[in-house]
Amino acid sequence: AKKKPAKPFNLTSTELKKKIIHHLHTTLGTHEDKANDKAWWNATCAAVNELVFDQLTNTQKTHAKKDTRAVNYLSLEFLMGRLLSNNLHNLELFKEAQSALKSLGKDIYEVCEEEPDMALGNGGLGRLAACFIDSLATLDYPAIGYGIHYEHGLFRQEFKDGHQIERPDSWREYGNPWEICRPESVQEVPLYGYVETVIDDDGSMRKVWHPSRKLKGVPWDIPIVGYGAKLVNVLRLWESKPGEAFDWDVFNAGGYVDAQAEKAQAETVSKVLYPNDSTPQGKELRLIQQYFFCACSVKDIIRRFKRANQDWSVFPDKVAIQLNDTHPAVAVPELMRILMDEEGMNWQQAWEISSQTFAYTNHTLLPEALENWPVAMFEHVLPRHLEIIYEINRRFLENEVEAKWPGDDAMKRKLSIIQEGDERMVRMAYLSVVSSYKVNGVAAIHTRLVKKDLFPEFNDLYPEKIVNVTNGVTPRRWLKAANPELAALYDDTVGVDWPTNLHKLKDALPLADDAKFQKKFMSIKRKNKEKLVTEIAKLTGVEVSADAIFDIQIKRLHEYKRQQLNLIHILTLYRRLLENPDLDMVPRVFIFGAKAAPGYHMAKQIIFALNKIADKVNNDNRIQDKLKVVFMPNYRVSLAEKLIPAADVSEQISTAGLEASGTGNMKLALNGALTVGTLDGANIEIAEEVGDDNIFIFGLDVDQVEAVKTNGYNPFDYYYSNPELKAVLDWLDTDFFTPGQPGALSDIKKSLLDWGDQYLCLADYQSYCDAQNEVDVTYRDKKLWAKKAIINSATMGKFNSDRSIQDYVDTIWHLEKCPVKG
Ligand code: 26Q
Repeated sequence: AKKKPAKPFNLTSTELKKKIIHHLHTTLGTHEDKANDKAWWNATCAAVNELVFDQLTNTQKTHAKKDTRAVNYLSLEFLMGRLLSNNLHNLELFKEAQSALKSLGKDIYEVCEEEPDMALGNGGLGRLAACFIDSLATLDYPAIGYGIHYEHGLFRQEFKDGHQIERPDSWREYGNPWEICRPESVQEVPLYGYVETVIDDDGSMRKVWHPSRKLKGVPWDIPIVGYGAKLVNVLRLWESKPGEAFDWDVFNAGGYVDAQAEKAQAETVSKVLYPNDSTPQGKELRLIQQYFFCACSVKDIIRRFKRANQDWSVFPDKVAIQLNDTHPAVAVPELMRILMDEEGMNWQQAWEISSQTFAYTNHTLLPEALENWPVAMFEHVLPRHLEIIYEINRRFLENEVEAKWPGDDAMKRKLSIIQEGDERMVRMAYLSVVSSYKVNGVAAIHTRLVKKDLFPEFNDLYPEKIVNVTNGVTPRRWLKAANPELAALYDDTVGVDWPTNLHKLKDALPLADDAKFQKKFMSIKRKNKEKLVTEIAKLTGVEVSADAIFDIQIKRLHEYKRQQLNLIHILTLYRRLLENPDLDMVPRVFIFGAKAAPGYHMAKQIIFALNKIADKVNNDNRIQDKLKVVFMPNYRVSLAEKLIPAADVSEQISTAGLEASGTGNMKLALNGALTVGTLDGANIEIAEEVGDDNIFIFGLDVDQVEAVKTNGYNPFDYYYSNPELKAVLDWLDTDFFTPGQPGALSDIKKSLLDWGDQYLCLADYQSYCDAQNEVDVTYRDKKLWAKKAIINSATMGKFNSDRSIQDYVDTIWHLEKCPVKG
């Protein structure tokens, strides 16, 4: 094994211990004798911050001095999870902290458990943003993440009688040690009002927006420590407050209560994250959230630009703005507005700059997930921005579309940023494509479909614009921190530089067949499973055995992700076991983690059904513990970190063509799970890396899905021709799982039959059962399974988010590294 490079901080555990105690006394105002774990956690964070804040200042000085090009990553979501363990790993001080705390009688893992998750995101898109800012810092690229300082992150999930209930999440109720408030950088945000057209003396025309309300954006900075801690970037999150123009006169004139109400309204803007990840609701508050943080961020970007530059024409050389989906697309008309209305540019000058600045990442093909805002609402909230969007659209249609398809009005209607109809809508995806210099999909197949099905005409118009950047995950959090024993095994086997060069794991491939290595690898998996057994008992009361196959599906609950396909397969096994309790099958524990959007009826039904089935199956002593079903409540980043290292099987079973990429698939394979999956999203690229023998692919592929749909799909064909399938679906109509409540699970059957089975579960059912049977057969051969697990883990090099970031840099951002001296 290679020698470790010098550590960023040469701190011994004794020195770290001193710092922790120092902060326990002076920052926390408590004492070793009475400090609880929360206080120890806070003190440890404070000790870490001593190092981090210093390096943050260094970084900001260096970046300001060099004025290098930077990327500004605009995202409504950053799903950070916990930061202490991650920061310690990136500072390479985890071991030191562990022994420091140990000598104080504290277990570092228990101390880390005190940290609430920073759940400022829904799922994949938000977690991707978090992995990306980790990689940007690790690779020495200047970058800022911009987002919203939500008071409440994604709701906390509880179950009551098997039903999901949502409880508020309060991640910073008692303060948060990682964030720094920057009152010196507040920004003002105008809203509502009207637009005046002013004709100047020279006959030229100007637009003046007279907003009727003003908010204030207060920035909170979270330092982002790269691995090796050379560079510390920031995540800047905006909190909304009443604007300075807040009516103190009303306040003084006795309008105290009204003034308080106005204040509360302003603070509502950053109050809560929308929990919807696939069917956006066109709520005015959401539009205001989007504009609020884009306006603050664009102003902040311009302020920094102006500090170092006089000449606007170099703006696109200094600034890249990445739109994480269309959610921050209103930043485009906002930049145009500032350049024209405030900086006095004409349209051409402003457009030249703006259209060379923005790039847009698409994360979905689901038509119902595309963001469209009612024109009337847009006009009410942002009258000037609507005008600008109209003008972007007019020029696009009259110049570009007309040149390519002369006289083709149908084409103009089709490509218009404004969708005509009863209620006219602003199509945010079209606005983003027209306004960006690059558009990217997030996996090879997804990008292919973005070009072919989602934006085919745009792809004809701009043949170079749409590119692929396959997603990735940070191996620091998802292997080094989450699976320390496997990380240590890799340290010993392939050398210690795999966290930054994940392809290094391939050096372990020759050992995939080696009995000794297999034993080490699988005994780590075993230990991780045993830890999870304890956690499952603690959180759900269900007792499971680590001898069983741990089969895990963890992701947001959505019909296209097909948790219901997993469900009907579980019922199939259960039925077989009831018919033959001596059935020869490897015991299996099916583990779920998923939140449903609060208004998504079917998703909530599926959770309810799985909980009810779990109740029945887990308490049925006829089946000799061969089958267990566990639904872990409140799935989130910190729970993922416990589940993923313990997985044998990774469920990635979306209808082909609908999961843009997936990133859990990468994390699970990296930790040695075998994938049962469709040829969808990044599964396809995972299959290419691990080889067809080491993955269980089933079901229709994208072309077959398309063919089935065009030929007219009828789920009843499958229902009537497959007796086992018919039996399990009919089971859902009885009160077997919901005693006294017949029909409580009928909606699931209906959705799979009467309502047309939109996601082709029945078409893929038999193939899925066959793949699951393969899993059972393969697992019996311990050596064969170990070999496949090792190959899965060791071939995940491509899915390092560092590689994704380097792809963005090479094809979209063109940044230069800007290393910082310690
Ligand atoms: C939009 C408007 C209003 C309210 C909510 C939203 C909203 C919020 C979140 C819409 C979508 C999302 C999240 C989408 C998401 O997570 N997509 C996933 O992105 C991952 C990273 O690229 C992919 O791996 C997944 O395949 C994709 O589903």
